[in-house]
Amino acid sequence: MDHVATKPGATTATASDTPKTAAAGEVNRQPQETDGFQLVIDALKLNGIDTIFTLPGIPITDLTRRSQAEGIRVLAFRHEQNAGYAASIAGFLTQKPGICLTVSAPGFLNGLNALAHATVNCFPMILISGSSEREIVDLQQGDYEEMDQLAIAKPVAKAAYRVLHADDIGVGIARAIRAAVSGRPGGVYLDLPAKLFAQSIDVEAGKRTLIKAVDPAPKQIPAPDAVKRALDLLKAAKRPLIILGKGAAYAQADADIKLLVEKSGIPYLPMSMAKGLLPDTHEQCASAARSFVLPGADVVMLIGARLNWLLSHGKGKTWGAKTAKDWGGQKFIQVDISPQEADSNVRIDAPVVGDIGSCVSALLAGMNATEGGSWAKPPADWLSAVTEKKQGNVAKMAETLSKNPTPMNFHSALNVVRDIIKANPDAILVNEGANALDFTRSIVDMYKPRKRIDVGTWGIMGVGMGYCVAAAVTTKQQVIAVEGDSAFGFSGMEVETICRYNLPVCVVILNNNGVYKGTDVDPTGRDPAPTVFVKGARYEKLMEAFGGVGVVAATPSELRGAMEEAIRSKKPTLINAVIDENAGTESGRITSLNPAAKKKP
Ligand SMILES: Cc1ncc(C[n+]2csc(CCOP(=O)(O)OP(=O)(O)O)c2C)c(N)n1
Ligand SMILES: [Mg+2]
Repeated sequence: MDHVATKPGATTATASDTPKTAAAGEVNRQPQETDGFQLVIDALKLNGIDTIFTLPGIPITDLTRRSQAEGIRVLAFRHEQNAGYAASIAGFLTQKPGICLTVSAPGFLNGLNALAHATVNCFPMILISGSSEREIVDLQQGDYEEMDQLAIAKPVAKAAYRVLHADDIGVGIARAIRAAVSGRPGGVYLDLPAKLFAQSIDVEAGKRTLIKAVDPAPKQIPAPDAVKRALDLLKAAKRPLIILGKGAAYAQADADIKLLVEKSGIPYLPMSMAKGLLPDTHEQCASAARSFVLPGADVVMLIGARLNWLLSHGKGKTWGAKTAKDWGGQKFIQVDISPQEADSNVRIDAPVVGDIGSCVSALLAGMNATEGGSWAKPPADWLSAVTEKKQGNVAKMAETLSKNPTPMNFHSALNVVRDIIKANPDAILVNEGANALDFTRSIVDMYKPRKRIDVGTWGIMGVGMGYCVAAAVTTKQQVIAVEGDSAFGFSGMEVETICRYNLPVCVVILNNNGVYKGTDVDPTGRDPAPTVFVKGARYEKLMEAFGGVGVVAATPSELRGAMEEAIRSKKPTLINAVIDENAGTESGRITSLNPAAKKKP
């Protein structure tokens, strides 16, 4: 095989750079040859990849064009970070790796945040970046966009590979796919040097190098004794609790998860992106009694949820312990695909390792076999205590939601969103911000699985518009994004992308003029405070600039009308919901993590 190549887009090509397909005297052979571009496309298509999130440039411009010509949906963004977040959430929603394709060094770095996000959140994603000439990069001779991308990607990726020869493209793509979706999913980096794309290779030989990954995410069946240990613990519990994480939502084992929860009769808490696995209005849902059930439970079964900071590491006051370091004394069952997850923070008494679908069905089978299938519900005093606490909190929330202050606050605006989601349970809700996130999570009920997508494990800002594009394209459903005004700013330019592809996305900005609040002032009087923005900013005009619909909503009824119209028309819409700039709190619900200066300026 001949690895003659050129750098696509290069302005100076020498004879030795010319691709073989164009060489004199080779005309007859042309139809029998393929190239690196084509093999990448063929390998992706062979593995069922139908969408690419990208931003073109050297050396991948032709790859984006030719992918589109070959029927792959190619969605071009205004910034790679947003293409990356789109790819990451497409992975979560579809169980297929989301593909983000970028140019070298700066484009690659812009995509890297999303790659890390995918790895941390266990979303299958592949960041494919073009890169500069290896020989020059490795000698640091100063190539165009020179960077050792593979080395830089490694620490934030689940796996990272580089393909140097066209006849290795098949292996490279198959390995990347397998690494992204198997076991605990994650972000994978695939480095494709510019030279690779123009390498020519015989068509038939090329075909033989392609690999369709067989069973890339194999089931992992839990050990029977692990299942029995877990059920024995659960059966003996006096105050059991189930916690559903986004791993449970990812698994697409919705019917069995619902069966397990209902058969057990155990109160459950959904983590943010597990909301809707069972409707939030389910009688066993204990979200409204979270601060009662966490310290109160004696046995907790985690299903696809990690005991990370979002669950206070399984210890401390949240769990009823005296100090932040103490354990609350709960016993834990942890159902997780990763055998390394158990004991990461506190002792796991019954780890059940396997894919969530297989584990849940094994647990169900075990419950059916126990006591002739009549699994005893938890003690009535625990259930009634949870219900009582829940009802009290729900009533308090209803009272707050019914108020109609001027200007609007988070509650009165989100009361509208809550109704709209109830009436449109198939809509995907994208959510980011601080107060805009926390209030939405607690106020807006979800009714179906994988309908809520948000900032994830890191509480990352910037996912918003990328998520909107991916959700609209992969699910074909209406998308509603509830965005803090700061959060929106990270990806705001993608409203052009939303308009360009004419996607059914309704963005609601809860605009309180700043990060957390809009009221801070610079004590010296020189500049605006670091947390505040232009007061009364007209974000809706951004959507209008690209042909979408922009609306200012100063009251709940204006917000309701605008949202209903957006859903009816399916037009890209941005609603600037004007919120009281005093309404938020510092860091939303996680004020305690903010190391506040002892002496405020
Ligand atoms: C990438 C990134 N940068 C910064 C932050 C810190 N941060 C957390 S929430 C937030 C914005 C909160 O303001 P806004 O979105 O307007 O929500 P509000 O609380 O005002 O409703 C910021 C900047 C972050 N989480 N992620
Ligand atoms: Mg704000």
